[in-house]
Amino acid sequence: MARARALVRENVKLVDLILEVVDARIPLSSSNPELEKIRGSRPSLLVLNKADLADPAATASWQEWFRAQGREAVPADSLTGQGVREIIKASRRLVRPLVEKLRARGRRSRAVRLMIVGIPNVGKSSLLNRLAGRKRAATGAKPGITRGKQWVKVEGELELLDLPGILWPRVEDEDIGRKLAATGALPLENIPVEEVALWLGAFLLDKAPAQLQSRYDLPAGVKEPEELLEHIARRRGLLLPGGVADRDRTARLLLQEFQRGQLGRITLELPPGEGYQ
Ligand SMILES: Nc1nc2c(ncn2[C@@H]2O[C@H](COP(=O)(O)OP(=O)(O)OP(=O)(O)O)[C@@H](O)[C@H]2O)c(=O)[nH]1
Ligand SMILES: [Mg+2]
Repeated sequence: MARARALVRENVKLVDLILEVVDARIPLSSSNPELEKIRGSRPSLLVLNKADLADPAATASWQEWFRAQGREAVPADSLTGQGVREIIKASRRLVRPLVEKLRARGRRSRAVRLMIVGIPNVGKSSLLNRLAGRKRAATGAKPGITRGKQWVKVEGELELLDLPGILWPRVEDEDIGRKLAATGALPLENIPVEEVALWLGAFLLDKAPAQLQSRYDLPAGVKEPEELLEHIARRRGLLLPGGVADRDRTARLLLQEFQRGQLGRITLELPPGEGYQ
């Protein structure tokens, strides 16, 4: 973690704009507040990635909320490339003051440099590949020969650091930790799977009962997460000898199906003051 922090600090100094990737289903819980300090006065663009898995209305609320905080946020799906054009457009807009300043000083135009940062598994590499397109292979093909940083042309004057900065997730807060685990930002080996699945189950029973009903044929009377897991176990035949529900496998199945978007597009936190946090 100390190394990751040092590396991000060092690389931030080289760039004009930061692309901060967060998970659109948990925009605050997947951010890292230390980045504010590290980036100083450098502008940053927030990328609400995996927007294809989030509730579109909630994503629109988040965009508005961030705008009110003076931050621009763009939804994206880095797998299909949806939103990538908007990221490029917003980036060019955010660096325009710098470009104009350089021009006014009579400098020859230089590249404007960007880097991607974010906690593990939010889609940094996927976005990098989307932004760099096929050009990436050309510059990245000489490891060990060029000792300096690798920069990839994106468009116009924009260049992107060919290595995303990894930020550390905020696991010390229990509520944040659960949301990070539910969305797959933390590896399943390191989390109490059943506890997280019960939390997610309770959330879904409360906020997305229709999705549960259609995915698992859930009868209307089920209100408790324990009952939900029991029902899923029977429905899917996840039973131990003697017909007892295999709670561990069922918990994993629920988390996996949620993470793949098989339950629908569900956001786990809304902007402060707008419902569930
Ligand atoms: N549905 C969906 N999946 C995505 C999106 N972006 C990335 N993924 C998936 O999320 C997982 C992580 O993506 P990566 O691009 O490897 O994420 P990363 O931030 O580089 O992860 P680390 O290198 O581990 O820090 C992969 O399974 C991707 O296919 C997205 O916009 N939508
Ligand atoms: Mg990566």
